[in-house]
Amino acid sequence: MILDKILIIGASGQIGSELALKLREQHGNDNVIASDIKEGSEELMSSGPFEIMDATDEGGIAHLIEKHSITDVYLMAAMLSATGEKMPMKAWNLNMNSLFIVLNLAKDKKIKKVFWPSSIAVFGPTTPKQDTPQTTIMEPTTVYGISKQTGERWCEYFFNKFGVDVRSIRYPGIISYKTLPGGGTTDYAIEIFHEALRTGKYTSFLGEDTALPMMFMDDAIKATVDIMNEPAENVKVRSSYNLSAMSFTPKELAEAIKKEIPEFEIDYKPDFRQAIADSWPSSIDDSAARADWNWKHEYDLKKLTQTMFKGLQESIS
Ligand code: AKB
Repeated sequence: MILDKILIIGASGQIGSELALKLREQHGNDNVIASDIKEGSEELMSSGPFEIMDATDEGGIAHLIEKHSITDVYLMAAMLSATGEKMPMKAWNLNMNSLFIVLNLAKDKKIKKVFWPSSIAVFGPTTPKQDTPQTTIMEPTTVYGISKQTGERWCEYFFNKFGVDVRSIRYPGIISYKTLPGGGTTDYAIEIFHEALRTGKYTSFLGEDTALPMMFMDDAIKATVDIMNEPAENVKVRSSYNLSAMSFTPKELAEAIKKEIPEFEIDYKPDFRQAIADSWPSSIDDSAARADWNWKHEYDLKKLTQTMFKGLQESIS
């Protein structure tokens, strides 16, 4: 039996770090090589092999793949929506070049399988906002969204033309208590928990009625692991799958938080991220993922809120 040997690029980031730990639990610590341009958490660095590597370094990636006999790559490095608007060319170069490197290595049969995350940012103001379908109008207005939409086209192209086994999910905003996100528009939904515990107050950078699709980290990791374990013929969408768990507004999240911390207060000062959020769907139709590979979420808003506070409180004490 040939064992999977996994390389995670961008393993110190919000999703990469938790994904690396889960994959190490499932495949064995030594079979999951974590890599990032910066060091990660103590747990990530000490639980298995870690390599410092730039996601746009073609030679470096090829070298690591050969050195560790890698079969599967999870390309988690990306510049997110809010930071991408401040550094458009840097975001484009990172998001696109890293993908081309990995897709070409798969085309040349250096690796067998690729996971590449897309995002709800592929949609834009002309997309139907409620229950956004799998296949619909996509006119993204952020550099991040344009890079993810373009990436999806390239993934499908490499699958159709060269048989590259690339699999992808359009992540909504991902909420976790272990690693902080960086530079996203959905980040308010994590900051709010930290501030609720620290000061009992939060100023939201999105307006009170801005509904966005969100998901707890454990569900996002489960979806990622599940789609990669699925027999290839069941993965019918080779651009990227819509994925959904819950949708809420800052006001609804504040109400859920008040059930745990009654004195919690929120006010609203929308900034440049409001326009980004306004261009995205409020809710997502993920019936294709549910039908093709049996996707099911576990966390709703209540369970998410309780789990966030429990996790944050345990990490403080
Ligand atoms: C962001 O806000 O940029 C990300 C995303 C939805 O992809 N969390």
